[in-house]
This record gives sequence, C-alpha cells and structure tokens, in this order.
Amino acid sequence: MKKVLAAAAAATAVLASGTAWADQPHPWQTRFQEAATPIMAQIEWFEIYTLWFIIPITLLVLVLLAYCIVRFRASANPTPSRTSHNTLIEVVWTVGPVVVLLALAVPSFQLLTAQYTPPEEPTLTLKATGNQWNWDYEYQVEDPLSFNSAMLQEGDRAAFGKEDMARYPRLLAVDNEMVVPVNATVRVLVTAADVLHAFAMPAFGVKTDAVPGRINEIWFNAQKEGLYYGQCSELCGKDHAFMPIAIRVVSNEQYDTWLTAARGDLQGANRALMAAIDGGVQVAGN
Ligand SMILES: [Cu+2]
Repeated sequence: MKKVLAAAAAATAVLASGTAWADQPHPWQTRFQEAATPIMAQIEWFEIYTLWFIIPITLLVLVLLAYCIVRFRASANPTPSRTSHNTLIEVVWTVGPVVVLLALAVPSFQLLTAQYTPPEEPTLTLKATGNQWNWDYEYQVEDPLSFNSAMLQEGDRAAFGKEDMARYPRLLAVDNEMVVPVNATVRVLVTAADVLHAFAMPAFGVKTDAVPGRINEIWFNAQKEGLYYGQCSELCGKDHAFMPIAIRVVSNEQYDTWLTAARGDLQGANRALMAAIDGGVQVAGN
C-alpha cells in the first residue's frame, strides 16, 4: 500500500512539474505541442477534422489510379473505349469536391475569425519588437515596463540561476522571459526595429510577422501556468536560429508581485518569481 502511495505521489510530482514546466519541443516530435490556449485547441481540432477528408481522398485516388493502371493496361485492354462524356460522373466529380470544400471552408473561416477576435477587451497589452537577434518587450501599463530578452548564453546559466537543462533548454531559454498572468486575455503588438522577424508561440497557436514600421496584433489567453518556448519564425539573418521567445505564465498574484518588483530590479524580480514557482512545485509534489 505504501509503495502504491509512493508511486502515486511520484506520478503526481511528475504531473505537477509537467504542468509547471509547460511545453517545449521534444526530440523526434511529430505532433503539435500540447495546447495551452483555446485557439490552439481549436487549431488541433481543425487539423484532425481536415485529416478525415485528406486521408480518405488520398486513398480513393490511389485505389482508382492503381485500378486504372492494372485493369486498362495495353496488354489487358488492347482496344480502348472511345467514351468521352458521362453526365452522371461529371456531375458527381464536380459536386463532390464542392461539398468537401464547403465542409472545410466553414470551420476554417470560423477559426480564422476567432484568431483575430479577442473574446473580450484584453486586460494586458504588450509590445514585442524584434531586433537582430533578440526581442524587446514593453508592458503597456501605467508606468510602463520594458526590457530586452535574449537567448541565454551557456556561460550565463549560473548567473541567472538557470542550470536546469530540462526547464531551460539550450537555444530556447532566454535571460528575461515575458511574464503574463494565467487566464487573462493578453494582446501582443508585434513589430520589428530592423528587418522582418516573426513572433511565434506554438503552444498558444499564435504566429505573426514582425515588420519594421508596422504593427501586427495577436492575442492569447493561456490557461495553464508554466514556461513556454517559441522562436523567431522568419529568416532574419545569421543568428535567426538564436532568438528564442520564452513566455512564463504565472498566477495573478505572482504576476502583480513580479511587475511591481521588475520596475526597480528586473533580475531580482525574476529570481523571486522563479523561487516562488519552485516553492509552488514542491508543495504540489508533496
Ligand atoms: Cu528574427
């Protein structure tokens, strides 16, 4: 019984840390990262829904092709039919694809509309500016806060308290994460200072170009606390692969504490936030 309890506790700890660590790419991953926002959940649903059309159509065409190749090959069918019209078949192969396209278009447009329409007035507006090769984040709140977020250099791990390679993976971890509250609608205004970049966060289902002189708008509502990783997704120069995006989703109280402290001492605020989160994980595991 004790063993079972210990195993359950261990599993809970793993699960708790799993949610606290949120999501990041894994080696040999072929599927999406787990959805952290309703929009990403809708994207995942639409992808599976689309496969229900794509796979049967592909198989049907493959079978028809194979049948024609074998059944009507020159040796088996030396005198080909001269038929050139068949009204029924022509109606079927016109109407069939129209119905399929309609079935795809309706949910596709619904998804597209949802991606551009926040369900409520966002409670927090951030500006993300792409630079060669890092990001500037500006919190558009009273007494705005802005800071730079660059890839964590391997030599700086100890200085930032980010020795944990699983939680702060090489080439994805950053020095200063974007911190946002959980279950809040967040608007991100995306732009660039030099060349084209793109702001992308797979687990949130958002990706938009960062264009110098223009502002693109995205929104998300992250529903699970944790640390999420994305990357610049537009070829922007020699260090394009080295300008990751990290977003830390925390509780409202943790966010408020962090924002207040970050105005005076960003490093100190980040340290305190990390300590608070780690404390939370231990409690969840116990
Ligand atoms: Cu870039």
